[in-house]
Amino acid sequence: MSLPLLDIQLTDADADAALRADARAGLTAVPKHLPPKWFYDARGSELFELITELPEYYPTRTERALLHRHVDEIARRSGAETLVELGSGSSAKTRLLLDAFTRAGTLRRYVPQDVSEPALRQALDALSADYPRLQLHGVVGDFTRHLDRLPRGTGRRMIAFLGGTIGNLLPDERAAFLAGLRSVLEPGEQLLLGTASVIDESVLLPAYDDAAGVTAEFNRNVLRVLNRTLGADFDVDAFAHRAVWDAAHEWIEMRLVAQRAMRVRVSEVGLTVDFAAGEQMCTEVSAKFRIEVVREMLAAAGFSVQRIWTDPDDRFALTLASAPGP
Ligand code: AVJ
Repeated sequence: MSLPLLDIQLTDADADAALRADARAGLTAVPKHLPPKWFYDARGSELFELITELPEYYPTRTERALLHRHVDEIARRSGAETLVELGSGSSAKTRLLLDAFTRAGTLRRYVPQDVSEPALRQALDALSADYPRLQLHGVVGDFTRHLDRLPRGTGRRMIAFLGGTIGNLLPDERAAFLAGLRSVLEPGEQLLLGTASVIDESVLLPAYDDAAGVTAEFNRNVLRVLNRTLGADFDVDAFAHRAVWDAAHEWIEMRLVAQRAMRVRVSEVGLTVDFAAGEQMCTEVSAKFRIEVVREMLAAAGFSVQRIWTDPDDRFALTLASAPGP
C-alpha cells in the first residue's frame, strides 16, 4: 500500500489573494456579488454535506442513483487508468466509480482535485484504507485555474466533473473551462460530466431554500469566511437567505438580503461597503441544463459526446464525452 500524495497547487496565501481580489471586485460592483467557491471552508464543506442529505435537495441522490445504475457501462466504455475528479469534496459518489473501474480492471490511480485541503485530506485518508491497491494523488487546486497542472503521462485519464458543479460557472467561465479542459486532454481521454436539468420551479426552488434552513446557513457562511479571512465585520445574522429561479438564464440564484442598512468594514482590503436595507447580493448561480444545451456546450469546446444517461424524472444527466483523435 502506498501513501497518498498531496500536491498543493493552491496555497493558503494564493487562496487569500484570490479571495481578496474577488471580495474587492464583487463588493464594489453594482449589484454586489461574490463567487460561490468561497463557501467551502471546513464548515462550509460540512454544511454542503448536510445539504446533500436534505429531503428537498434532489441533485446528489439523483446523480448517485444514475451513477449506480450505469457505472459499469461507464467503466467499460472508458478503460481509463487514471480517474481525475474535479471539485471532489468528500468523494462520496466516487466510490461507485472506483468500485466499477476496479471491477473492470483498468484503474490504477485516483486524482481528486478540490479547493478545500481539509476536505481532500479527509477523503484521501478514508479512501486509502478502503482502496489499498489504488495510487491516490490529491491535488489542492482550483479547476478554473490549474487544469494544465493535472498529472499526466500515466495512461489514459477520465475526468469526472460531477454534482452539477459546472452550473456554478457563468456562461463565459463555463465555455473557457470546457475549452481549457479539452486542450489539456489527449485524444481518447474522456470527460464524465454531471449536469442538473431544467425542471419545474416547484421542485427546483425548495432544493435551494430548504425548510430546515441548512442552505441559508451555507449561504451566510461566505460572510463568516470574509470575517475570518479578511478581517471583515459582517453581522452575519442580519442577512437573510433567498433563492430565485431566473427563467431567462435557466439558473437558480442564491442571494443574501440585507435586513437593514449596514456599513461593513473589510479591514484587510481597506474597503468600506454600504448595504441599503433590502439590498440583495448574489452569492451563487446554479445553472440547469437542457440536454440540447449540454450537447451544444460540449461540441463548442471540441468534445464529442459518446452517451448521455438521464433519470426517469429527467432531473439530472450524466454525459460521457471524449477528446476526438487528431
Ligand atoms: C456545488 C453544484 C453541487 O449548485 O447545487 C447546494 C451547491 N448550492 N445548495 C449546487 C449548492 C446550494 C451545489 N453544487
